[in-house]
This record gives sequence, C-alpha cells and structure tokens, in this order.
Amino acid sequence: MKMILRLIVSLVFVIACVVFTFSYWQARQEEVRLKNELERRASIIADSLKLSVEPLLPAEDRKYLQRIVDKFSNRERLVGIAVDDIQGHPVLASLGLKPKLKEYPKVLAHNIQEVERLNTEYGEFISFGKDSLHAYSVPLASNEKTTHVLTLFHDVAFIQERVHRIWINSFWRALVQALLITLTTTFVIYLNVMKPIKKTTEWIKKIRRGESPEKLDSKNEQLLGPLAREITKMAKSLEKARISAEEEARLRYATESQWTSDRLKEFVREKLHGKNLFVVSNREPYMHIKKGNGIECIIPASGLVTAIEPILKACGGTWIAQGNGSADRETVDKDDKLQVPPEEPQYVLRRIWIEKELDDGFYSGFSNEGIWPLCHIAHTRPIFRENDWEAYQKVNKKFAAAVLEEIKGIDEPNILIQDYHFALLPSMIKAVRPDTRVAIFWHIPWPNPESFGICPWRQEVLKGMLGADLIGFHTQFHCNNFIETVDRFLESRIDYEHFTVNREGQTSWIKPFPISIDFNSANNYPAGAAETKETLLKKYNIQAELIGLGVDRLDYTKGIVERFRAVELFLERYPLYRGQFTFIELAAPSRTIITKYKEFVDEVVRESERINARFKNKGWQPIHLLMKHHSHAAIAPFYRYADLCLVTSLHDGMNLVAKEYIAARQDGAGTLILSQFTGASRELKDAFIVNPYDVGQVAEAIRAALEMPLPEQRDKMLRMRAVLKDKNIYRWASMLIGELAGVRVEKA
Ligand code: ADQ
Repeated sequence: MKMILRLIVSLVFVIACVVFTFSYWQARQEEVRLKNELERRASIIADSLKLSVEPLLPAEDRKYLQRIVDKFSNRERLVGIAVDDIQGHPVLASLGLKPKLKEYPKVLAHNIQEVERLNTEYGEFISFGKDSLHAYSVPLASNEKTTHVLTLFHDVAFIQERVHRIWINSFWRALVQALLITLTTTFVIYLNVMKPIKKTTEWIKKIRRGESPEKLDSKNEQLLGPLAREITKMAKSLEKARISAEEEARLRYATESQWTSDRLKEFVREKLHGKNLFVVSNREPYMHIKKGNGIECIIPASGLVTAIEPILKACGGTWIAQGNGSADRETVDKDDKLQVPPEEPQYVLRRIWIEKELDDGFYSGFSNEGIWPLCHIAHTRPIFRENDWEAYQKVNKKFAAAVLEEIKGIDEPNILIQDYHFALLPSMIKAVRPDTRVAIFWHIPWPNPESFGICPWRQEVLKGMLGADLIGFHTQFHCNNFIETVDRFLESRIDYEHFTVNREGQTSWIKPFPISIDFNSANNYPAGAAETKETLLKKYNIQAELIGLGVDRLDYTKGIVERFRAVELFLERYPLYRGQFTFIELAAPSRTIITKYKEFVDEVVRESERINARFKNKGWQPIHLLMKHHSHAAIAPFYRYADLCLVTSLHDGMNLVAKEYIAARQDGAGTLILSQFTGASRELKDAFIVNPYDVGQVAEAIRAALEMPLPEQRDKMLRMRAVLKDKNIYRWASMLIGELAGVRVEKA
C-alpha cells in the first residue's frame, strides 16, 4: 500500500510541476500578446484623435475640443482622454476622468517627460489609485513645436482576468489528470502486481500450513519469473518434508509415550477427522496496542493463554475472544479476523467487540467480583449485582451468536469453551446446534456447595454449564465439589460411577484434566543470549547472592502479601541472610479497575516498602517489587537463576508459574516452595508443600530451600521435571480433545 501511495504522490508531483510550467508560460504569452494589442489599439485611436485635436489647440474656445474628447472616450475599455500642456498642467479631460486626475495630479508626469524627451508617442502601465491602467501619450504640436500632450487611458483589468482564468483552468485540468492517473495507476498496480502477490502469498501460506494447494497460477508465475519457479521448487520439497515428518510422527505416536506438538497434531487430526477446533475465551492470545506512532503486539499475562495457544498452534482452527487492545480494531480484516501468531500464522483469531459499559458488568462485575472470589476460598467476599448478571448473560449471548456464525455449515463441530466467563455459553450453543460437541474447561477451583450456594443465580450458572458434553476441572477434588453442588441445587440424575450428570436428556461428563505447560518449548524459555546471574542482577540494580522469585498477576488469591511476610520473618529469624538473600517479585498488574485489586496493589506496595525500610542496608534490600507485565523472554533468566521460587497462592486452580520454573531449570538446581492450595501441589510432590497462611512454616521452608545441598536439589528437580515432561500441555489437550471427540451427539 505504501508503495502505491509513494508512486501516486510522485506522479501527482510530476503532473503538478509540468502543468505549472506550461501554465506559467501560457499565461506570460497571453499577457504579452494582450498588452501589445492594447498598445496598438491605443496608438491607432491616439493618431486619429491627434488629427482632430491639433488644429483646435490654438483656439481659445475649448468647448468644441471638449466635445470631441468626450465623444472619443466612449470607446471600449477606454477609461478617458486627457490633454495637458508640455509643462504638465491639465488643459482638459474627458468627463469621467476629471475628478481622478485632480486626485492624482502627478500621474502623467513621467509620460509627459518621456514624450518631450523622445518627441514621439509613449505608452506606460500605471496605477491610478486602485485601478491599473494603460496610459498612451502622443505629442500635439502647434507651429511644429510640441506644446501639448494627448493621453489615452485604457483599462487593463481584462488582461489580469484573462491570465487568472488561464491559471484556474490549468488547476482543474491538473486535478482531473491527477485523479485519472491515480485511479488508473492504482487499478493497474492492484490488478497486475498486488493481486498476484497476494495470491502468491496465500499460496505460500497454504504450503507452510500443510494444506496442499493447487499449482501456482500461471499469470503469477509470469509476473514473479524465476522467483516463482524457485518458490514452486521449495514448496515441493517442503511438502515432501512435511509428509515424511507426519509419517514419522504417526510412527512415533504408535510407540512413544511422551506427548509432543506433532503427536498431538496427528492425534487431533485422527480424532476430529481433520476438522478444525473452535476455542472460546474472554482473553485474546494476541493483543495489539498503540505505542508511539506504531502498533505493538503483546501476549497478555495469563495462564489460560499459555495453556491453550500450543493446542491451536498444533491443530489449527479459530479462537474467538474479546478484542480490547487499543489497536485491535485496526489489525483485523472486515470479518474481525486475523491470522496468528503474527510471525508465523497458524490459526485464526476472531475478535468480538464488547462495549465498555457492558464489559464492566460482564468482566469486572459478575466474572471477577462475583464468580472469581466465589470460587476461590481466599476470604474475599463476592459481590453480586443484578446489572452485572444481566451484562454477563448479554455477553454470553453475543459470543454464542459469534460461535454459531463460525460453525455454520460445519457438521458436528467441536467447541472448547474456556473458563468462568462463559458458564452460560454451552447451553446457549446446544439449544441451537444440538449436533455440536461442547466442552467447557473451568480454569479456577470449584468450591464446596455451601460456598457456591451464596450465588443468587446458582441454578442458572449450573444449568448453563450442564449444556456442555464435557466439563473439565484441574483436579478430582474440584470435580467432586461440582457434582455435589449440582446434586444440592438442581434436579438431575447423577451417575457417581462414571461421574456424569443427566439433565433433560443432556449428559455431561465431569472430569479432571490437570493443565500444564509446553515443557519442551525452547521458545518459552529461550536460552537467553549470554545473560548471567551477575548481568541480570546488574540490569535491575539488584544486590544479592541468593535470589527468591515470585511471578504473578497482581491478584489477592496469589498470597503475595503472605509471601512478603514470610520473607520478613525469615530475615528476622536468620539475620545472617540479610544482605545476601533478596526476594524478587515480578508482578503483572491485573484487573486494575476493580477496587479490591487497587486496594490489593496498595497493600503489596506498602508491605514491600515497610519490610524494605526495616531491613535495607548499604544498597541491599530484601524485596524488589518489579511491577509490570514481563515478556516470557524477560521472565526466563529470573527462572533460570532463582535459587528458589515461591508460589504461595491462597487458592489456585493449577498455577503454571510453578511448572514454568521447573521447566526452566535445565541445570537441575533450584527449589520450589508451593502452596498446598494449588492444583499443582497434587503433581509436584517434591516441592516444599506449605500452607501460605502459616507464615512461620513458609519462613522455615525458605531457609530449608536455601540450605538444601545441590545433589538433593537436583534429585527433587529431576523428579519434578520428569513429571512435567510427561504431563505436559499436549497430554492435557489430548486428554481433553480425546474425551470430547468420544462424545456421542445428536445428528444435525
Ligand atoms: P492465572 O491465575 O493467570 O491462571 P497462572 O496459572 O499462575 O495464573 O498463570 C499465570 C501466567 O501468567 C503464567 O504463564 C506466567 O508466566 C504469566 N505471568 C505471571 N506474572 C507475570 C508477569 N509479571 N509478567 C508476565 N507474565 C506473567 C488461571 C488460573 C490458574 C491456572 C491457569 C491455567 O487461576 O490456576 O493454572 O488459569 O489454567
């Protein structure tokens, strides 16, 4: 587009220069021609008038002379006639001219002087007040001696008018030419360059995605010449490589136990019979924001994004999510879609727009001030407002409409709904398309029936969820809580042997799927150039030998304040570590418009400052609170060099930070202190499992972790790494998708 714009601007510039030069030349020519013509005309009139006036000069009676002068002055463009003596004294003038000559008595002085000097006719363009005139003077003689001067005044405004008109006409001509040339150029370039390039790009993309496209269009081949031939060759080898890689993956899948992206891809293709997957979540995986004059693409801090992204990367499909980045609207096509990841597109992101007021009720209100504290037993009271509930229903409806639009024409589509923002979505989709296979995965804990029972719309929420064929939680414990809650509040048939709920003919399977991370992905934790512990600490101006690390969204469920207090108690009990041990908290601001979260941020800052003020000494401080969203690449070196990682959530569905820390420890060193209230604590048995409310226990765990001999650290770390290598995100996805694909649905 920029290229076309540049071309058009250059063309318009050149046209403007050419038109300007020609117009200037034409205007000049016309002006000279008109002036010459005027002078010739003045000379003819003056000569014939001279013959009539000269004989009458000696006569005393000027009346006859005046009549002649008045009669002549009616001619076209002739403003008036004047007769002066050779000294410049006015003798007579035509009627209209008299008052003007009185006003400007010196106007003819130059003409008279020139006539006297040259003793012949003389013409000059003069300003007569506001008017521009041409004054043409001829000598009048008496007894062969020049005694008087006769002057004719012609109006020259018509010359300027004519020149002006030339410029106006040229302007319009230039404009029309520029417009025609611009349109033609754009059209020709679009048809002959842009369109073939676009088609070729699509063709290359298809090859890269593994779809076997038809041959490259022969027209495009002509345009791109040798480049096209090379690309075609490359495509062929890529296709061959892909086929053999898939074959290899198929063979591995039959024999290997570890889940990988390739194995998942094969598995999903087989299970979903090559169909794409539809994922719905509130948070989008890629957000575009305006930065300076440009647009930046960021990956929001979220466990959900971390977990779901690899699945869609592996099997392709459409992710439907809310677009709320400041440049999100500018980066989608007319259907609100874009291909992601931006650097290597593998699936489609469809953005849904929710007005601010509605989103406040849906996201901040019902989802995060209602359901979030309701499901997390962190002793923060949920707030339920009628308006928020209405907004929640409206947004669920809006997403349901988008999903139904996307799956139009697709037989038995598979839909994976993410999280507590969309409890009503499964039944909304099923009501219209009973042939869909719908799973909802609840990323946060499910509380006991007593806790859940305080929700004024508990039945509606449960009924909405029970529209799904599959309802997934992180742990069996959360599944138990859910089934007990359904049993307590809804009329339904529960099968405890298979863990299913049957309501009004719809069966929902309730199953645990402990979520995980892409353990092997070097991209998530890049080897990180030549960063060492020293350079890392220097970069952040941190003085310490031993590092404790916390990585969280700033959320009251993450136990950040409790963690700080444990650090405080640890330094109080073991003063030798002062000046040596520093705790670094990488905290990403989250849900900042909610009052509870604002208060929480203040509390976190206050506590860190209080503890720092208490212990800090000679450039060392116990807590470094780095409050911002960090990229995965920025977090990676912290994971790699932290002697311990503190995960002290008061309640957490799983907690991916614990898993990320372990995955990053390729050196086998480091220790994990993990809250017993996280889903992760069920799998990572070799961590120090602690009760975050027991500050003393956490302080002791910090000491034990720091003093654990390296071989013991390695033993534990290697065991935990083995667990995660096996129970990685691809296994999670395969379990979830395998179960979903096995669901029997009504035929469309
Ligand atoms: P979250 O509550 O968001 O997820 P978590 O599982 O810990 O919590 O995942 C957080 C993610 O955000 C991690 O990938 C982490 O690297 C990233 N992150 C944290 N702090 C960051 C920072 N300062 N800058 C940038 N990135 C940061 C919800 C549930 C969890 C569940 C996940 C997945 O609450 O219990 O594990 O979904 O299901």
